[in-house]
Amino acid sequence: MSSDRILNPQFRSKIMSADEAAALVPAGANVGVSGFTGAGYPKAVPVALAKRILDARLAGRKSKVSLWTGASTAPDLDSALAIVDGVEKRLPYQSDPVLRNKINEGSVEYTDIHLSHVAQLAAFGFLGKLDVAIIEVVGVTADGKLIPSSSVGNNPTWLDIADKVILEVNAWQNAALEGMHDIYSVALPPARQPIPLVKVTDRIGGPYLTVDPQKVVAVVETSRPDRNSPFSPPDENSRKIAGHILDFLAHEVRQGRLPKDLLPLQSGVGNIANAVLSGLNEGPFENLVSYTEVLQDGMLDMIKSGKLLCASATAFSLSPVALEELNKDLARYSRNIILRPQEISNNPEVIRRLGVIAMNGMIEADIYGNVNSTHIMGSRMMNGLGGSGDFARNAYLSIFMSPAQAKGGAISSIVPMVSHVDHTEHDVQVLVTEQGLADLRGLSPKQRAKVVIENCAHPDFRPALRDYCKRAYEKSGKHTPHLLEECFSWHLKFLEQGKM
Ligand code: 0RQ
Repeated sequence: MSSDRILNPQFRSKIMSADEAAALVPAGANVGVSGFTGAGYPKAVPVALAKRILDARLAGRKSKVSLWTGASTAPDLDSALAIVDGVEKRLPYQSDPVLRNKINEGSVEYTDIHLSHVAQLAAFGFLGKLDVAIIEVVGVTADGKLIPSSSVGNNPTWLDIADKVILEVNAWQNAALEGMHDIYSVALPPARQPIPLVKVTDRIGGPYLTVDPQKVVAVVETSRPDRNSPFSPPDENSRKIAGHILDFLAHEVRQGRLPKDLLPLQSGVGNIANAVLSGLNEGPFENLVSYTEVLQDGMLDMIKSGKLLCASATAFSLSPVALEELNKDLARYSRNIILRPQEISNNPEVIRRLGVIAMNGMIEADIYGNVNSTHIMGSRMMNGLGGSGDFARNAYLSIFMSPAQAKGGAISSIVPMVSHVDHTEHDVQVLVTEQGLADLRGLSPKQRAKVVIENCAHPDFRPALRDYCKRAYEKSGKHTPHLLEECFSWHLKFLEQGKM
């Protein structure tokens, strides 16, 4: 293994195996790990820890840890620990199927938090004490600075507040990542100052993470790839949703409500988001910038084509093909990419100042514009709200998108009342399905219900939604008419009969 990535002798003297490092994590510990959307997570110590937890269980000892991350990670972290029942509590965003099942069967406590809030909550101790941080880095410089890897996430906070630090130095990560990051720490109130970021291209911090070397108890060398999931090509619905959004943005430009080069773009994860980016890449807008959380394939294509001048994010979320492309030419791309801590990439102050256009996926919306991003039928967790709330609440334009139906037409994504609320009607400005787009800005609840039903609901469900509105208006308060005895009947019907 090449320890030429670890230039500082003090750090070099701590090199050990993943098994030895995992033994330094006490049972019951709160463990802060690097990792965001499958990028930059530790790849060896969590697997070794899972094995220790399993061995302990087989020997009759119960052993679990609580996991604090940046966002979702990968099977060799979340699945590995969940499968051995090694996770007591998990926060914030996750998307791992094994972990999700454990959360939904009640054996893992899960705390879903706005991604921009996590660092502050942790620093003030609301989450408990952080016992150990396990952080992947690209290397350690001669003077003991850490070169961040393919995500930044909450790493500056974990390194700062953890009692002990374990570093994974991953030789697979491209050495040319050095210099791409902009690490800036936000002071806690009452000492907090304005964040001096006024343009997406601004660099306000430095390229390295820092850690007190006394706290570093282990350095583990790895050479394993990030989890990179392929994107499926956009299906017809995604292309239609993208088309509606592009038409809408062009309309806003014509109305003088957006500049020709738009405003900084934020795009959520998933195939619809990627289809919107492909549409933008083929569309008329030039000189775009993005202020977003994750940099996915579509954005890389836009940088390549020259449409996107700069992308600011906290992590990569690339398909294997896009990753290969990035790695081939990382030095060139690094002129156009800045990776920041998630406290900055998702910062409400900065998002509001820049006037971001936020585009995120949703599970369902109701006729008044409340959005559920996280829960299936009101009580089963999907992934978590991630950064959607950070952006939706503070963006200049907040767009939520979904196909109008799910599960082959058994479910309407537009319902009388959402079964869980992540984004209230006050934070949701535009809803889009393949059926069309509803611009809710400035409308009263009854006006919103009309455009949501007529523009976004699937035609199969429109008559029932219209009928609900009519009867609710006759029977209940006239401002936001509802039939409380009936508003969840669509979800109940699906649970009982398999169709809304
Ligand atoms: O179920 O997995 O069993 O097939 O939900 O749905 O259509 O694949 O949608 O991948 O775009 O995800 C909201 C989850 C959408 C995502 C969500 C079922 C559907 C399918 C997934 P299956 P799709 P997508 C920045 C922004 C929160 C975080 C966020 C998300 C599964 O966008 O996690 O925005 N958002 N972060 O069948 C029941 C409905 C349903 C439904 C869909 N109405 N009822 N099931 N499904 N609609 C990024 C980060 O924060 C990191």
